[in-house]
Amino acid sequence: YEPPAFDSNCMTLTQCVLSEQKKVLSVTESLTQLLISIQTAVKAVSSAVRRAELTHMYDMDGSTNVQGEDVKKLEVLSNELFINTLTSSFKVHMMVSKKNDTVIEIETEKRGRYIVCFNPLDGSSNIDCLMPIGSIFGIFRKIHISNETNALQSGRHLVAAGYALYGSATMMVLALGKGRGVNGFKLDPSIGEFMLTERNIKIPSKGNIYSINEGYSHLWDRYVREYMRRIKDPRGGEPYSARYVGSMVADVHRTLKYGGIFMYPATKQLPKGKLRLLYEGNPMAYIIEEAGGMASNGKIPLLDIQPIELHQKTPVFLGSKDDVNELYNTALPSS
Ligand code: AHM
Repeated sequence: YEPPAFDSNCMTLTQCVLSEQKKVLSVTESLTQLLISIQTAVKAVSSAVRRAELTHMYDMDGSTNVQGEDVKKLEVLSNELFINTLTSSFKVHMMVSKKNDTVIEIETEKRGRYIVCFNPLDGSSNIDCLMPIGSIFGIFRKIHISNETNALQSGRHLVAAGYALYGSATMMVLALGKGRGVNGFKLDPSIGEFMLTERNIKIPSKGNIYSINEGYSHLWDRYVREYMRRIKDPRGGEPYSARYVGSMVADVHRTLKYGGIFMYPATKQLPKGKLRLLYEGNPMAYIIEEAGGMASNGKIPLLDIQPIELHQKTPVFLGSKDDVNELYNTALPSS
């Protein structure tokens, strides 16, 4: 095996953000520094994820989180890494984390102008079996209204969003402002840098994969059942394939790359679905729209929802334009 020659003309995530800063007014020096801090937090979480078994981090820590789920040590550590790294950037005004009940205020002398909403470790049920997990984040500018209201901005106001996937490799996917597209960066562990490996990612306009937890089909709305029936019916052409990891980051990343549709609909038990708008639905919707796809709650684009509470849930349907439109068309007659 002849290893490929080292590419000395490659671009790191940091260089990419710096070059955007030169080109786009909305990418300020502060935003660049904040993104570099998020990158550091992701590297630290990635390292913790890869070493977890050796350091006994798979255990529960004995507490429950805001949603009443068991919290694993790795989740606690990831949350601390995000909070501490972002606080020391001096660029953050306030944070919202999936793992914290209330907003995370920053002491006055360390405050900056950005609001960061994040899920530091998504896919907790996959940690123990070494399936892919991830981190998700969205960044807003402070809007001069005190406290919580700052974080309750609709997704249209995001200035950047991204996710990290801790899979067979660690990858960061970043959307840096409206119309600036989506880029993917793989972590090269030998130099500890995220390298630009996928430039201007576009989601196929139609796919042939659906991603949903089908175990809940008896609890779905009628239009979701009808849509699922249609895409699996061989009389309509080649039926869609099923793929479901159960980690939003992994399922959305595959949808972004291969096309198709990812769904977490409302169920009878969870009338607003399970996924959270601020740090799950919105950042993913921002990325998918930037890549040419669609993201909706079944009625309106996720990015148009005006949040009213921090940990608000929303049904999520996202993916290729034609696929999400077909779901809309199935929903229309009954709505
Ligand atoms: P988590 O808080 O346990 O990480 O839950 C979030 C995850 C998402 O990543 C994923 O899309 C969803 O929960 C899967 O839920 P389910 O197991 O109900 O299919």
